[in-house]
Amino acid sequence: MTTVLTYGTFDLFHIGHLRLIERLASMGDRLVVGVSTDEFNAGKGKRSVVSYDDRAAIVGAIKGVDLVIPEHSWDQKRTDIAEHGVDVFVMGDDWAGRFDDLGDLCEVRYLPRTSGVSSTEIKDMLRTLDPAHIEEMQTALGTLTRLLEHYRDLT
Ligand code: C2G
Repeated sequence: MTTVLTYGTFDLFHIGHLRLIERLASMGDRLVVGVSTDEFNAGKGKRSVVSYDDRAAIVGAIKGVDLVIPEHSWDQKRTDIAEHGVDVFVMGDDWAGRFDDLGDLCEVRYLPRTSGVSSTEIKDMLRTLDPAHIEEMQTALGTLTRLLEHYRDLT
């Protein structure tokens, strides 16, 4: 029985998160996922769009996930590894090397991220859709349209 452990925020759950979880599920018999709490994220200066309860429910419903635990702090990993009998600790390679110190307790691995998608990018894109930006874009479009009409009339 091989137990795999990972952690994440999993905000605005996307294909990158899913691809990672699918790979982790195929690496062992049991997959434990630590989902960072809203308080822990606040401490990291991050605010999730989706609440902890909903993020944990979404991750828990993914095929291959056997257990979801709350991630309250950076230093709970050693205790979690012992408590859940973890054999392999895995993160995406944006964390490469950051958790090698756990190597005395279990195997530590980093997997390639899925390129072209991230919660931060989705949030940035949503931000451009706020009313102020839409109004700005409409104004610019109006100016552009008048310019084009003006040149059309000149030709
Ligand atoms: N990920 C990925 N591909 C992406 C985006 C994310 O493979 N396009 C992986 C990340 O590498 C990470 C996991 O999905 O392993 C969760 O990513 P985040 O939700 O961004 O989690 P993070 O904020 O990195 O939290 O203690 C560690 C922290 O909880 C990690």
